[in-house]
Amino acid sequence: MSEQSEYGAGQIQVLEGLQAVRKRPAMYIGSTDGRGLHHLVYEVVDNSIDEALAGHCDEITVTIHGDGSVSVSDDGRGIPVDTHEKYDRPALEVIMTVLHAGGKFDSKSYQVSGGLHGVGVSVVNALSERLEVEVKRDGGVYRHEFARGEPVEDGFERVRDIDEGEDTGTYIRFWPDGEIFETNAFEFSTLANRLRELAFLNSGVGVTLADERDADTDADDAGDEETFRYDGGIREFVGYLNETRTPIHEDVIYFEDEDEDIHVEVAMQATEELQGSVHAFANNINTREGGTHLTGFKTALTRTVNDYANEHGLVDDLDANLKGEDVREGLTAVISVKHPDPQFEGQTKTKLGNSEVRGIVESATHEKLGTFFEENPDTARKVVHKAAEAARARKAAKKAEELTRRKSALESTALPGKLADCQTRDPTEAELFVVEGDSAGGSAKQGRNRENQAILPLKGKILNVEKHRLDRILENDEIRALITAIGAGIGEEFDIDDVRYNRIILMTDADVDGAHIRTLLLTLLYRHMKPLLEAGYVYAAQPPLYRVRYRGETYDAMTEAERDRLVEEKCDGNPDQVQRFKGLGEMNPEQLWDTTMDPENRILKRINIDDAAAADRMFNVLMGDAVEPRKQFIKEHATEAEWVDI
Ligand code: 0RA
Repeated sequence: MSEQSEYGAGQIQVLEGLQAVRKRPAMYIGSTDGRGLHHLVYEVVDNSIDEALAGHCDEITVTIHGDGSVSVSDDGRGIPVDTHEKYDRPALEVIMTVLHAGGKFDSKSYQVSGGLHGVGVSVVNALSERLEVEVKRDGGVYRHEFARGEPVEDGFERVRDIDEGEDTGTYIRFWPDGEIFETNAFEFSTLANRLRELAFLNSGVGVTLADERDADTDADDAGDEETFRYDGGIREFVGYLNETRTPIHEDVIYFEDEDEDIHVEVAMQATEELQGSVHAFANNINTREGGTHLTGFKTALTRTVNDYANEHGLVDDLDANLKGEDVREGLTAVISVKHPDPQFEGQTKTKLGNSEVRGIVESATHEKLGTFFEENPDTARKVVHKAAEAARARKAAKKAEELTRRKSALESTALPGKLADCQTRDPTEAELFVVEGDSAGGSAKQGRNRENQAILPLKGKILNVEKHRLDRILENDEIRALITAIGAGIGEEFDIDDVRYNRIILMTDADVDGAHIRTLLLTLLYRHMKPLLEAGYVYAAQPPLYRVRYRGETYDAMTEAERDRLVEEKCDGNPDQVQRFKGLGEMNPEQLWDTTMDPENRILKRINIDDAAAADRMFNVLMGDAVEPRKQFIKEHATEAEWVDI
């Protein structure tokens, strides 16, 4: 090993690489907010998952420590520690400091690369004020320590011999850099959702999440520990997604295939619901924008169900084939492909582009599902029956000229009468406040900045879209007004380029009814205008609950605790009058502007749908029929799912 102080050309390159990451962190991990923070964990875990996919690891443990650090350990082969020829440094150090070095060491066939993460563990190192690695391999335990990406002096050492029977493996613990990240608050539920998903997608790998933070820190889930391990893989994933739905056949349909080193797995189960949910993954990345695997699956599914239906004379009363949307109504499916060289495309790099995948998934699905139907005629009939029912409903609706009504209602350029539109026509400037109730709507109209703020008051609760087909939904005046105001259509016709406002702000009371209305609206947006949420255009306004006055100054508080703090710190414990706002409707226009609408003062909460499968399940639980799961969900998630909190 060369002297630490001698910087050769390779070493200078390394330092420049790390500097580039620290200078533009968002280029490597997307952002420096909570999302980016959690990406650090996923990045490290992805390496352990790669090790598992190569067949060398089956236990991964992620620990949130009390000091703001997170560690990830696995029982894989361990990162190589011998000297790397080109760099003349320990391989461990090269992997931790050279961008994209990880993959070059090993021709592992499925590397989680491209997509959202896959930037390499060196990026995590560069963005951590401190990082420790412990590797057990080659008969020894090796330790290496880094600060902001650079090895600390004499940081690399062989600590001891491996004990007899002791496993090989890698342990990485990192302290995210406070100079880079806006927050260091790791959320148990966010990590749990992703780790659960990884465990479903990689059957047999046990993934444990432990939270060592004290119960008296303000973290919601302090002290928790959960282990995810699913020997049934995505079969169990579908079962989990359907826990709150009523399946129409007992067993989850499952098949897998491999061709040209591309591994394809599909699991599916039809339910009585109206909402279908098909989730497609490529190399463990949730490909929300779809891609060739999803297209191949949809094409083959429609064809196979139609073939079976026609051969067995099950749809003779229908004068045309079942459509894809008929077949997918109420269907829950997970498609997972693992590809040695995935190409990710699309706006958020979550669309699988490899053209060969389409045919491979299509023929695998056609062949295996066809065989399954022949061998399980009861299930096949139920699936066909459900699709035929959807087709009949679709046709009936069409016959009743629902579709023409819907077209004219949505295509007419006339804006809804109760919309107080803003003056600007520039969507990037324009904001739409969707306001609960006419009285708050009235105050908002008077208090707003009419240059760029539009107000749409909604009367009471909108229809629960989870329980109705699109045609019924479109009969609802409140919903039609919202769709027309936004201006981009709905469902498959939705076009984000037509959106009239880039900020859609849901302004509801800070009480149970308000939360319910917000959830109803979000369900509508999630089910029928999802690109709005994906683009980050949807926000929840955060009206204050209390206003404290003292010597001519006013202070607003969102919570009781904050109110008490303001009373102590700003008013010497003796305020002139504390006011509690019962609802938005109680604020006068000026107060509403000051506290909730003025960009200088207001607090907006952007609504992220990070994990489509989790969101899907959540809306189904919250808005569906099953009562017990809903109670359970609300009990478990009341604190973290603030924007749901009903
Ligand atoms: C490079 C080469 C090999 C393994 C790894 C990296 C590796 C990296 C990480 C990161 C977290 N856990 C990990 N486990 C393994 C292959 C080593 C060999 O050929 O033995």
